[in-house]
Parts: sequence; structure tokens; C-alpha cells
Amino acid sequence: MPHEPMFGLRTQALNGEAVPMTHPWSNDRVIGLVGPKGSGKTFLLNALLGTDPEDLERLVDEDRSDEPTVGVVTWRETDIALMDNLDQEALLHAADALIFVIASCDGVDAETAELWQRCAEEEIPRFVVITKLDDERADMDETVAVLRRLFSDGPELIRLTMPVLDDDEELAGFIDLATTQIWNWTTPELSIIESDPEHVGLIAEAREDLISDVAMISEDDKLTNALMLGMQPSIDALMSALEEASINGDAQLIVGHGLRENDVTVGTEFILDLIVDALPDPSLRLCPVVSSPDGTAQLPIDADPQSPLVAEVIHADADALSLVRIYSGQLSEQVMADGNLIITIDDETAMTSNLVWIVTEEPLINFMTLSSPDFPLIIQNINV
Ligand SMILES: Nc1nc2c(ncn2[C@@H]2O[C@H](COP(=O)(O)OP(=O)(O)OP(=O)(O)O)[C@@H](O)[C@H]2O)c(=O)[nH]1
Ligand SMILES: [Mg+2]
Repeated sequence: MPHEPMFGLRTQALNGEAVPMTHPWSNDRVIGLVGPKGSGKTFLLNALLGTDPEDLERLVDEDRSDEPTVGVVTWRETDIALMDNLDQEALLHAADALIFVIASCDGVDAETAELWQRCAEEEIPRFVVITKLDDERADMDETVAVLRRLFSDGPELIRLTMPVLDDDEELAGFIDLATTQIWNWTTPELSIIESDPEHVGLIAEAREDLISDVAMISEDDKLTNALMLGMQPSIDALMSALEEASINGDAQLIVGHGLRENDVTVGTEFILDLIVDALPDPSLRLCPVVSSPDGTAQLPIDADPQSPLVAEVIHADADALSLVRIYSGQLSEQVMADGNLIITIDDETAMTSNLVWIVTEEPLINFMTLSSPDFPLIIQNINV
């Protein structure tokens, strides 16, 4: 299986070219996994980590699977931090995007529907993975219909893949509705093949839906005009429009995932490509609004490692181990907590360049602001 290819497998398959990135954080993604209990979040996390042999030893032990966890997988030179079992409020602060993990056979709970609504209000980029598509009760069409009723009745919830079964009716792969290519996990290595006319016929209606949804949401006038005239869009234009809308939080894509024999997970690499191509990198995020400790307003701070430090404790435990999201600047050995307490960092383990586990002398508290002792700041826009 190809690891860390230079370009996305989807783009590569279409001979596209990657755009070089210059911002020091732009090769990272900070992503939260959310969804109903038992929907398959930890399973998906392990599937994503399992694509990189070096990460195998870091797979989440099922006995510890309720604890806040950050798994990092490197895909196409992008460090992807995936946060599991984090407090919802912490994720809303700290994640650049969320993945909603919904089981194809279990429905959606009220808490997840409420979280979706909040993300819609706060325009948090996100996509949906429909899991357990190998389950005999799985019905992706039905789950997509339920999600569209529950989450949004507009064009912004866009289904991107359709499951393909093998001769034994086992989950074999997915058709990408944008490119019409089949991603096939029945071969020893994942293969991406052109679909035959029979498959193109089967997906025709779903693809029409996708194209008309793109016509409604895209900001590319040339593309929307062509679509309004009933012309077939180029695959590149379609993919760019989908990815851009997803990064901006204007559209949310739905893709599938499942398991087949020999522990092969189906859909995993597609999801990694989507995380890199269709979710925002940290440089696209605004730094939270900050003030001085006495409440004096401060000018907005750029989300840049060269700017003053603005970081937030997003999970603190009693052993003085804390997970910290850095919004700008860099941690130093001594930091100011909530503008009035100097803290010494004894040890730190970076998950990505801006998501770090730290050990401090004294335990910290959730949602504390960490800043530089020379430039103390407090994050203002939090509602905990
Ligand atoms: N067959 C199959 N089983 C799955 C799949 N995804 C998850 N499971 C199983 O479903 C059960 C629940 O999955 P978890 O990953 O623990 O779910 P979770 O969302 O992390 O659950 P909580 O952390 O308790 O909320 C486990 O037994 C998984 O092995 C899948 O795609 N196919
Ligand atoms: Mg779990």
C-alpha cells in the first residue's frame, strides 16, 4: 500500500499537481473525532493510525479507550492529530475541524445532533464518516437520508462515496462519486481503477445529486454557470469546488468506512486524503480574541509561531499532565497561566507543532490560557 505519497491518491490518479505550502503550521491538521457512543470512533482512529507501520505500536489499547487520546498519523507529509474522547467543549475550542463518526446501523443521538447544530452556527469545518458498512444491517443510502433530515435539509451535506460489494456480498470498496473511480481494497494493495459502464449507470443518480449540490454551493462562477447550462463539469473543477467548500465550512462531505476479512479496513486511505485535502490547516484559523490580564483589549494576534504565545489547556489531569493547543507563538520553559501564575514546564511531547502534552510542577486547570510571562494575555471568547 502506498504510504505518504507526494500528492493525494485522488489527485495523483488524475495527474494533478500539489500546491506548495509555506506557513510553518500548514502541514498539520488538528482534528477531533465525535459521534454517538459506540459509533466506531476509536476503531476509526486505529484504522487511520494503522496505515502507517511506524504508528502501529501507538494504536489505542482498548482497555484505555475511554481516556482522552491523541493519535498522530503522517500522511502525504502532513501530520494529522486525531483527538478521541476529548471533552466536547475542548474540541470546539481546539480542533480546526471535526469528523462526525456515525454508525450505519445505529442512528444518531440527540447530543450528536446538538453538536452538529453548534458546529453549523460556529461554522466549524467537518465531515461525516458512516461506519460499520460491513454490518449486515448497514444501509448507507438510508443513513445519508437520515443525516440529511436531521443535520441539514440544504445542499451543504454532500455524499461523496458509495459502497461496492464483492461477489460474496462483502464490502469491497467505494466509488468516488466525483471522479467515478473505484477504490478497491480486495487486492493485496489498495487499487484505484476506472469504473465500467455498469457502475457508471448505477451511480448516475447519486452523481447528478452531487453535481446539482455543487452548483448551489460553489463560489466558482465559471463552474456554476456551466452546471446551470447542464454541462458536465471537469472532474478537477468538481473536486476543487468540493474541497474548497469543505475547508471553508460551507459544505460537509459524507463518506463511508467498514471492515472486511483479514482485518482490512475499507475506506481508510480515502479518509486520510480527505483530511489533507478537504479540512483546513491551522494557518487558516483565527487566533482567539485576547485581552491583557486587567481586561484591556489587545489587537488581534496572527495564528503564527512568530507571534506572541497564545495557548490553551484543553485537557488537564490530576497528575499535572495537560494537553495544550497553541494558537500562536511557541511554548517556553516558563509560561504565564491565566495572566497571573508562572508555570514551569518540566517535560513536553509535541503531537504536532501546535498540539502538545506538557508535564508541569502543579496540575493545571481546563481552559487556562498560557502566554509568555513578558506578554501576559487571556483568551476572551470562551463560553465554558
Ligand atoms: N464490523 C465492524 N465493527 C466495527 C466497525 N467500527 C467499529 N466496530 C466495532 O464497534 C464497537 C464500538 O467501536 P468503538 O470504536 O469502540 O466505538 P467508539 O465510538 O469509540 O465508542 P465509545 O468510545 O464508547 O463512544 C467495537 O467493538 C468495534 O470493534 C466497523 O467498521 N466494522
Ligand atoms: Mg472509543
